[in-house]
Amino acid sequence: EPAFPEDFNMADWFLAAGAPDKTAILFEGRTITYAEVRDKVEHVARRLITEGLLPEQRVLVCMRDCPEFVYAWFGAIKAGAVVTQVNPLLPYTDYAYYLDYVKPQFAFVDDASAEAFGAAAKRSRHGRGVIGNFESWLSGPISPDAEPWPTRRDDPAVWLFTSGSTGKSKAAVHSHGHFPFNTEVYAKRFIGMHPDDVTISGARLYFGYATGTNLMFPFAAGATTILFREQPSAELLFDLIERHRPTVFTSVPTLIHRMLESDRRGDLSSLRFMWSAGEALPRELHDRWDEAFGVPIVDGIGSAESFHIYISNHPDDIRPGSLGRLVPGYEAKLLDDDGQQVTQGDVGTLWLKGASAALCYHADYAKSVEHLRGGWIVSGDKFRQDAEGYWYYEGRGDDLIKSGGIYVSPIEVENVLAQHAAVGECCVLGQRDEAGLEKPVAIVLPRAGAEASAALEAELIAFARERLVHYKAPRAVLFADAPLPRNDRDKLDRKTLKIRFG
Ligand code: 3SK
Repeated sequence: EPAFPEDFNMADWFLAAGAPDKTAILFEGRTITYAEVRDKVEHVARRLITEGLLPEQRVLVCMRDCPEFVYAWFGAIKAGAVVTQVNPLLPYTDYAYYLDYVKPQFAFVDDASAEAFGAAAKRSRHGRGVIGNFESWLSGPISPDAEPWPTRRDDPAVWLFTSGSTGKSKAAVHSHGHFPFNTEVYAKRFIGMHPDDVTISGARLYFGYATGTNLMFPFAAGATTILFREQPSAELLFDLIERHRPTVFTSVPTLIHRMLESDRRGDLSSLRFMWSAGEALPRELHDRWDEAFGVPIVDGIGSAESFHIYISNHPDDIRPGSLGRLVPGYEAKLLDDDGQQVTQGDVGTLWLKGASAALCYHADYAKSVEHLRGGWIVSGDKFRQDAEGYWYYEGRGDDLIKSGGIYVSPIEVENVLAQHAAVGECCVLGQRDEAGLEKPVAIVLPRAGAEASAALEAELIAFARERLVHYKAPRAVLFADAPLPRNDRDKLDRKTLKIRFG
């Protein structure tokens, strides 16, 4: 297992790998070297200290993907602060919540978030240190004795917000040692990222998934990251990949779907693989992508609690439909409701252990006690493992449907329905029938050109019955007339769908 010294700052570790003249960031036609990034990060740290930052005070980063995000994020960590990043495109009420919960001493915002964040900051007791104009702030004075605060490996460094579908997500608290641990065992040893890699991401940097794959991982490998501020349309991604020829692309299932549905096609031959995470990748989407582009999809699962991916496919070992293998360095077990290890092949609740497990959820004792148990993360996610050691995601415990007394994984049923040509998007959830018994029903958004009708409903039910044991097939199909709701990390918002249709 990798070990890190007790006196340790993760910003130093991540910034050490790149050669001084090597391009660290490509942004809007500019190349920024590792030497320049290190210089800017040091400068941010000293400016924060000059402005009065004390050890472990919080710094909020609320910016789109750009070099200033990188300087602010690493700079605050280097200074000895605890940093957290949030979506820069949220409404006022979300920022009011984050300000109240995080109580930041300083907040970096950009043009996109300035108005909504500014309005929330004005009404908050914690909204005094807003930095809106990064360049002009950075050019301010630096006190000659402004030394970054010393930090230790086990000191808190970063909060990663869980992906709540309302604004009430909680922060998983991580120390300086957690990020290098996962980066070392996953990105470097398991995936094999190297200095020649060039990364690009559709997922935005505020999402811990992309903070890893498009910032920490390339930096730790001494590689290059491509950043862009715009929202990632399929067309923009095709353009950027063709123009800059990255080797690694971070994606999520909705984005993969959007790229497949787009009229635009692009040359993706520079990619050695594409990551998919954030939510389950339907087998059908995997196969369509494979046929259209042939770029290997490395599907994996991570979480805010584990910092990053802990079960993953590998570019040279892909098992479609599966999440791949446990990343060496992590320990995992599947337990039943009585706390007993399930028989191999059966579904159980995952218990995960590793040196990147969150310390706690900030200001949520009950949630911390329930989900973080003596070094084990118990998120409630259900998995099974096949005889060859490949892992399969079966959904969250509270999303499982008990039909005819037997648990049904909504993901298994969704994967089947997704194979039907008329299905654009779908979600399967439990609904009580006339007898009060829970049965699976499907919410389907028909694909362009397909009509929602009783005939299509009957066809989809028959389609599922041909491919699944009878109690798993939906007993009804409800048609949606708009894309299914998703949270700001593009994950299906099952809670809202349950309220609307369950
Ligand atoms: O899916 C997630 O929520 C996630 C969060 C942090 C890092 C990586 C992933 C996939």
